[in-house]
Amino acid sequence: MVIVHHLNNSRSQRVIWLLEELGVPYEVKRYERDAKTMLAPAELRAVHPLGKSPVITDEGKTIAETGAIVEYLIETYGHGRLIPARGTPERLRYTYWMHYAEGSAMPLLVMKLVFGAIPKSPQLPFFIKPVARMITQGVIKSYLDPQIKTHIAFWDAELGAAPYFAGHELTGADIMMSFPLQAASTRSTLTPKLATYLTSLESRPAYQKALDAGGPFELMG
Ligand SMILES: N[C@@H](CCC(=O)N[C@@H](CS)C(=O)NCC(=O)O)C(=O)O
Repeated sequence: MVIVHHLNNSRSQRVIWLLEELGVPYEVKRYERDAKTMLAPAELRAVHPLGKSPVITDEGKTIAETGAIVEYLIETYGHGRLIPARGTPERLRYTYWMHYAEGSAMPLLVMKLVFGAIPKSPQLPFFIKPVARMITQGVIKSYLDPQIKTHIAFWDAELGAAPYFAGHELTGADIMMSFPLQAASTRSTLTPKLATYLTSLESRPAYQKALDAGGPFELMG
């Protein structure tokens, strides 16, 4: 039985969604973020040394990293579903977006979240806060916002030719890309096309069932 080690309001929501799309039985073990630091509880480190979510365990295996988990689940339980055929242009796009989501898109979006939070930190002496704000806002305005805007325009252009990131059908690549889109919608502005695409993903019955299983899902902006 697949066990999903699920942290509230996190990337692991995608894994539950994928399992629902595949119709694979699973169990959710929930972990709650620390209310102040928003970090995962230490008990998650007993499952995997980095203590991040998602992690799954299945048949004696422990697998971390969303992309690795998505690939594993699709290869093991997909029987050809949610992955384009080998050797096709769609398969290459699938591989690209599968890696791009956590490799290129998420670091920028996480950096914006972290830089935005630094000046609000209660640990920071009050007289340092204006300086911290000036520096972090400088990085956000001069580097992160323009980068994120470029990436959003890229997503918009790439979705032009087909309704999904790897072609005409939903694949694991869309499940991976859903999280950067959700994070971008709270930290920037999606184009109307991307917003419609995201709504269509979130309206899928499997996505809705995953919300019931994983609990409320609200990302920090
Ligand atoms: N690239 C990793 C990122 C894992 C990650 O940072 N997960 C976040 C949840 S969205 C986490 O566990 N945060 C809590 C913490 O860092 O303690 C993946 O996709 O699995």
